[in-house]
Amino acid sequence: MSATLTPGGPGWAASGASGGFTTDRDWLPYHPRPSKPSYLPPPGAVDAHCHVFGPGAQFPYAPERKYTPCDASKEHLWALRDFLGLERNVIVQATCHGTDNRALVDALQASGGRARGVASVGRGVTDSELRALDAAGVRGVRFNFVRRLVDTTPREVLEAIAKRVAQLGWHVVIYFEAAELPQLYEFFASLPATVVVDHMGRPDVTKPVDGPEFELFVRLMRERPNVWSKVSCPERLSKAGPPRYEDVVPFARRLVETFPDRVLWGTDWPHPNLKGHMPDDGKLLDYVPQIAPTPAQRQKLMVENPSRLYFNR
Ligand code: 0GY
Repeated sequence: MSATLTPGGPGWAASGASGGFTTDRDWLPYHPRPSKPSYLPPPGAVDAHCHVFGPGAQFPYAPERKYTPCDASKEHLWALRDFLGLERNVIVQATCHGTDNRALVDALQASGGRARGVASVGRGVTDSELRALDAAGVRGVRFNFVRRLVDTTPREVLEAIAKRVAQLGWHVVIYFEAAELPQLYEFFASLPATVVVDHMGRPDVTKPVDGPEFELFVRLMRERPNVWSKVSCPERLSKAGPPRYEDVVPFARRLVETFPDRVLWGTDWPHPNLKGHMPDDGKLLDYVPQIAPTPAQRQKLMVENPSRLYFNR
């Protein structure tokens, strides 16, 4: 891969899955020419939710995956990071790799200390495997409750994993849809570690920001000071659409204003499973000042909070 890889330049465009895998027919490739954001993030800014996919020829996709993506390599991720004015990444294990964290570990080890990871592990993971993940820069484990993405894992398995990783100082990242929160609430509230929620628990943004559905999520964060939220993914939640995603702004802004020390932001590049439109990653950066209007809020969101959670060792 060329050292001068640049978003929009030669070698950037998504080219499908390699290694004998076939990208899903309706898969939208990541943006071919992201724009330069107008918003310049502060020094040390972190993209706290992004993925690497394969490449499939080197890191095969999991047999149990629910989708086959285009390849999205670590070199592409670093190029996007630099282009957007970000300095560091938190790479989240995507379901297309199942509990095989090799692509994630490879990226972390190649990052020169500029990336940390969130892994997926199964019930059979050994202590030495967990220690090796920790040494590579993994700081959390992901529990996914989105049915279109994963088969259900029994609660007792998740509880046992949560207890084990808490001893390493890791946190638990949870991904679920808002409609599921009532039945998952007690389980989430009982987790013995810091808990980070992906994409604000995927609220239905056609409902009021102070209505019962989002209020339950705010209650979880209020009652449980160990719960954090990513205020990411307006492109997944919005009905209004790009470039401003104005219908998602009140939800994210409420969390940033109410819990300024427990919010994280990320691009979600390369944006798995989007239907309709593929966001311009530069415009996703320009969304940040809408949800975090003051420099102090942005400093916490983009630098201080992710540094505390991911880059403290
Ligand atoms: C996301 C969202 C999605 C997919 C995954 O691991 C994954 O496959 O997280 C989704 O389809 O909503 O956070 O990237």
